[in-house]
Amino acid sequence: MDRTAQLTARPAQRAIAYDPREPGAAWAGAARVLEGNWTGTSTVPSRGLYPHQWSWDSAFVAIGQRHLSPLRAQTELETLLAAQWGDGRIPHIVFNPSVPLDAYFPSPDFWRSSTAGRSAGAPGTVQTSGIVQPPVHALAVWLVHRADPGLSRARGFLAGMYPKLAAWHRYLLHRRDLGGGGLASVVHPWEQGMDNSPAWDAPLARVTPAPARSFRRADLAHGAPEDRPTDLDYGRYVRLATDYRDGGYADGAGGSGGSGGYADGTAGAGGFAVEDPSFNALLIASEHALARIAHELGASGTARHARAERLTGTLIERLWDPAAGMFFCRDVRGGGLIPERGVSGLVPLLLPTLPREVAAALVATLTGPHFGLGATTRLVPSYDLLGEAFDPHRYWRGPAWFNTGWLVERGLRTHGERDLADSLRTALVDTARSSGFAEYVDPYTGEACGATGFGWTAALTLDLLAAMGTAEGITAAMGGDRG
Ligand code: 9WN
Repeated sequence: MDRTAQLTARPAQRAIAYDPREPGAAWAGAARVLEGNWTGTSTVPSRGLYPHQWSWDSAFVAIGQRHLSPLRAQTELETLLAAQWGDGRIPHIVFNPSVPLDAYFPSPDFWRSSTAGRSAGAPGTVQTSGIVQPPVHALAVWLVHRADPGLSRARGFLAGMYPKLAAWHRYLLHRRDLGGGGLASVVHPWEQGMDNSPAWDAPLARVTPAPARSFRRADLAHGAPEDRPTDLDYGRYVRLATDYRDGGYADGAGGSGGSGGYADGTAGAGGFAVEDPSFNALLIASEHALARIAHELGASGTARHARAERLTGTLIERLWDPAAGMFFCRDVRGGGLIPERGVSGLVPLLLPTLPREVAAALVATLTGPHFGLGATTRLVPSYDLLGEAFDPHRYWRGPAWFNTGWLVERGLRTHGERDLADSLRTALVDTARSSGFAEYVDPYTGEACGATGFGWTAALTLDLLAAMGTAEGITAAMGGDRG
């Protein structure tokens, strides 16, 4: 049997039917995870593996937390944005000073934000990383506001967030347009959030890894090595981050770019600069949300909506591959599209003004042999089921994640694919509960990988359940809002 036949012959993931007579079980379990991960001002993704505040995790957590406590959801986002840098960047990690340095690598003494990031405007009061993560924040702020507009107005939530979000989008669209075509580039795989995607293999191959003895990984104490990135990958992540730091976290002209820098001065973090479809689609979705926030605050959102629509066109021009029926990443340094099929290339389905034929092609790709939704899988794999690099357990090289599943579910609903969206939603809720709210799962079997009790898995389960219309009764049963 050839590889295609072998994979497509696998049975669909066993259905663990969501039991509507027991809606409280998933809800209560998810609420317990968020309670356990709450620090008083924000939520950790995982108590063991990720004991600080992460940027896009917090945005997803707030989207779910708004159904339990709009106050906590607002606080989560306010805590994150309080660590914003003067140049507008929102750092990917905000460190908790009471957590020991060796609990997570790279730790604050690696990033040295308040010294190395001084000229980029890093805050002096809190330690952060110097790279960013996907801009889900304006979307989260808008959804959190909508959960309790009265509380939001009373606290001046939108008025406080708006200028910070505007500065964040400005940073990405101006300082990070490294390809010069209007899209934002990521300068490190951790910035895109799907750290170990096979899409990074080619651009990363140009990066000289830092020697393994020069750093000590903390992740292997919490996760199986075969589920995590390799030491060689880590060596390259460390090299890129070190070079970016040593160049003062400067982007574009004027940055030294460290040892991987470029003569034209547009170095960023050395040799890695990629335009990613998911990162940019989230920026566009957030720009639409920022337009709504502006309107709510009494200003006009028209220019922002128009910009979001223009950016949707740019995304198609630069990253759409009609033959593959999906979006690809663009390697800004190496030139050209990277022909690897990752879930990132399906996330733009989220965009409301996507041309009908592009949305239809994305749905066909999602349900076809490369992603198998509804045929060989009930969840969305992170990478091509037929790809050479596919591995159902290895970090971002095949397993299904709940945040990307949630984004694809939103996209299916946006484009009228109700039946597919309903069954994906049921599968996400079933698997979240049966896996102990795992960080990620085998896309075929739903087997848990990585950490359990994972923040965004729990939060987005709440959001999906709320949309199923079960939230009200459950919240009352749980004793109401425990803000
Ligand atoms: C590096 C926290 C983060 C997520 C990322 C995920 C993983 C970190 C790591 O965990 O990345 O940022 O140490 O592997 O890939 O998406 O935000 O949950």
